[in-house]
Amino acid sequence: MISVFDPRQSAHRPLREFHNGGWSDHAEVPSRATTILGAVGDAVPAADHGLDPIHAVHDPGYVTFLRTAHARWAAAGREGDAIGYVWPVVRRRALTLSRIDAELGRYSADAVTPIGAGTWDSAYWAAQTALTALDPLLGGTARTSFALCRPPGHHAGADYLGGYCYLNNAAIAAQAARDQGAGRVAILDLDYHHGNGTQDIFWTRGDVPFVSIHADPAQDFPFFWGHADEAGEDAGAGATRNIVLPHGTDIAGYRPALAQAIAAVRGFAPDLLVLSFGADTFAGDPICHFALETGDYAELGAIVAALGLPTLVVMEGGYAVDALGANVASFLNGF
Ligand code: OKP
Ligand code: ZN
Repeated sequence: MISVFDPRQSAHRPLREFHNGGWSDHAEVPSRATTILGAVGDAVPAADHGLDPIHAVHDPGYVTFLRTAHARWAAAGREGDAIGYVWPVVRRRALTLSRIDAELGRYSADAVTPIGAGTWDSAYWAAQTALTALDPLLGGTARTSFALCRPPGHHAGADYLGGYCYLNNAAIAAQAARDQGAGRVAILDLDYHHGNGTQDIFWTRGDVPFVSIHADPAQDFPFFWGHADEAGEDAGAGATRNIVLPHGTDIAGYRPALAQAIAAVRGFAPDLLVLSFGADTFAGDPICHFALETGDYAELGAIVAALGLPTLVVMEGGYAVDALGANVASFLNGF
C-alpha cells in the first residue's frame, strides 16, 4: 500500500482549545501525524496539484479568507491564533463585511478551530496529500493508498471551517476523482464524529454518496448535523446515510452498524471508495466515547477491503496519541 505524508502539515500548531468553558491544550497536535508515520513506515511527500482541485469543492472567497486570515488578525493587532467569537445566527440577513472578526464568524462553525501562522500551509498540503494518494488509484497502478492527512477535513464545508478542519481532504479527492473520470465515488466515514462538511458538500448530489457511522449527534459534536433522518435532497435524495451509535459502543455494537454501512455503499455500486478513517473510536480516546480496541481495527480494515473497491484511505481524527500509530497500523494491516 502506498502512503503519502507531507512534513509541511506539521506547521499547523493550534495553541489552545476552548473546552468546557475554559482553555486547555489543543487535542489536534502535530505529533498525531508523526506517530502514525512512524507506525506505517515509508511514505512519499505530496506533489503540488495547485488550487484548482480545492476550488472545485471550496468557495474561492473562503479559500482566500483561510489563506490570509492569520496575517489580517495579526495586522489588526492581535496576538496568537485567530478564533471567531461572533456568528451570523439563523435568519440574520446576509451581510458582506470585510473586518477579520466578522469574516471569522462568516466562515466558521465553531470556536475550537484556530487559525495560526502555519494553518494555511498545513491545510493546503493535507489536501495535496489526499490528491497525491489518489493518483495511483486513478492511474491503475495501485488498488489502495493511504493519505496521512493533518489537519483532518471532514467537518469543513464548502465555505466554513470547524471541528479542527479547514479544507475537506476527502471531498477534494472525491471531486478530483469525479473530474478525472470516475463515474460514482462513495465516501464512507468511520470517524467517531459525523462528517458534516462532507455531507453538506454532496447533499444535493447523487454521484458522491456519503455513508457515515458516528456518535449520536444528540449526544456529541457536531450536534446540528448527522441525525439518522438526514438523507440528502434533490438529486442527492437517499444518497446520504447516517448511522448513529450511543456512547460506550464497542466492537459488538459497531459490527452490525458497519455491516449496514457496507451494504449501503455496495448498493450505490461505486467505482471508487474514499474512506474517511478516524481512530477516535478507540476506547482510550481522551475526547470521545466509543470502546474499540487496537485489534478491532484490523477487523474493520478487512471488512472494508472485502468491498473489493479501489480505496483511498484518508486520515481524519484520533487523539490518543500514544496508541494512534498502533491503531492506524492495525487498520491498514487488516485492510
Ligand atoms: C474532529 B474529528 C470541545 C469539544 C469539541 C471537537 C471535535 C472535533 C473532532 N470541548 N470537539 O472529527 O476527529
Ligand atoms: Zn473525529
